[in-house]
Amino acid sequence: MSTAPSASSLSGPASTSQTFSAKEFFDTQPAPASLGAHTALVRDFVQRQQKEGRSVVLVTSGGTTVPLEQNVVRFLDNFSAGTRGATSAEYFLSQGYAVIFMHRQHSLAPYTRHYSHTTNPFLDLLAEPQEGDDTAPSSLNAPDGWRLGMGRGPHTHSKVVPIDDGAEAQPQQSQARAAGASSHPILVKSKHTEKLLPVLRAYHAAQKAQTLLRIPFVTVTDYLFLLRAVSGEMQTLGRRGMYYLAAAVSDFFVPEQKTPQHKIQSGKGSLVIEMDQVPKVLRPMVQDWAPEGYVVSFKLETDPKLLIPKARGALERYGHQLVIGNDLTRRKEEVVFVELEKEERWLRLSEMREALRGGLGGEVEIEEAIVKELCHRHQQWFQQAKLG
Ligand code: 9Z3
Repeated sequence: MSTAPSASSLSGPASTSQTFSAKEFFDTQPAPASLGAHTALVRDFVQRQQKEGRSVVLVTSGGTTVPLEQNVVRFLDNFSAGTRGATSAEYFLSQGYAVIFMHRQHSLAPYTRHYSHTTNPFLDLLAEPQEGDDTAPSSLNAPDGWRLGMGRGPHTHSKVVPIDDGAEAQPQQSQARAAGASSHPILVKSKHTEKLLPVLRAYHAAQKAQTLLRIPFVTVTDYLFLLRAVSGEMQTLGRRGMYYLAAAVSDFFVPEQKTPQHKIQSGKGSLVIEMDQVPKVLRPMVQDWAPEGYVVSFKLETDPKLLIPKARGALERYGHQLVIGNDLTRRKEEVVFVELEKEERWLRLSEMREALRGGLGGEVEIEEAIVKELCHRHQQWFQQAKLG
């Protein structure tokens, strides 16, 4: 790793910015330390899914950071919480796809997103421990499965949920196991069980079937190296591979060679940041990394007038299958599917509510419509190729 003597791109007015080709970028920027380990996990995952005849979708999700120091104290980030990616991943799994979920570390993830620490804190689901709860009560052996803890009934608390790794969510069994174990069962407040159980079941079903692989990234550089490596591993899937690029990827970055090693010091007036352009990797992705895959990119705009022309421009430039356009403030209500030589198709939640089943959390979400439509288009495209 080279060290920059000063914050040249972060302080001075002189322009030294450069446009990197994808090759120059990968030749000059540092690969993440975990790249080899993550690539090996993806390789095993893809092989297993292929043996089992499943289609695989790579879902990228969340925002990428741009560090301003090598010993990073400050970085630039963006708004994305990973809602689109995490939600879509759940729907892909429910459609029978295996999912490689490549996500910003600590952003929302499939299943656990329903219990995010800010909107629905996990500890709030659980009953307050009662006095004596640190000794397992004999009532745990009771066959009805409900008289737990301090003898409270089903009206107050619901079932016990201490579950071994990899085991299915079977509350009665868990309880029996817990009775013999030293740890005391934890109680879920009954008002939460109705919503929790479908999420927990789906989560464990995906774990048991080993159809969900989570791979984290932080910086835009990590993201690009991973995207190339994961796509490379997915090549063996041919047309069974789908690429759903929902991560909010920074367009600009500070190359490692221009990033100061230590914390930028204040006291010298304002900080001017000059950033270089991140190479557009959709072209190598379509041509070299995933030449047979079904590639779907997202286009985000804040000016609605730009959405469709920019989506069409991307399709013409990169030659992939589909762009999904979304406006920042309307992204949860409507999106537009844009394909070359086809009319665009708007999906609007207001017009589709009745046709949608709703997700694990009980809400109707636009990702259900997006994923259903995509699976349909992907399967059609796959069949067409088989026919010739
Ligand atoms: C998207 O447009 C996603 O739908 C959102 C999802 C980031 C808006 P949230 O995580 O948001 O649910 O809060 N992703 C792609 C954004 C992007 O970086 N697109 C590039 C561009 O617009 C092209 S690949 O130029």
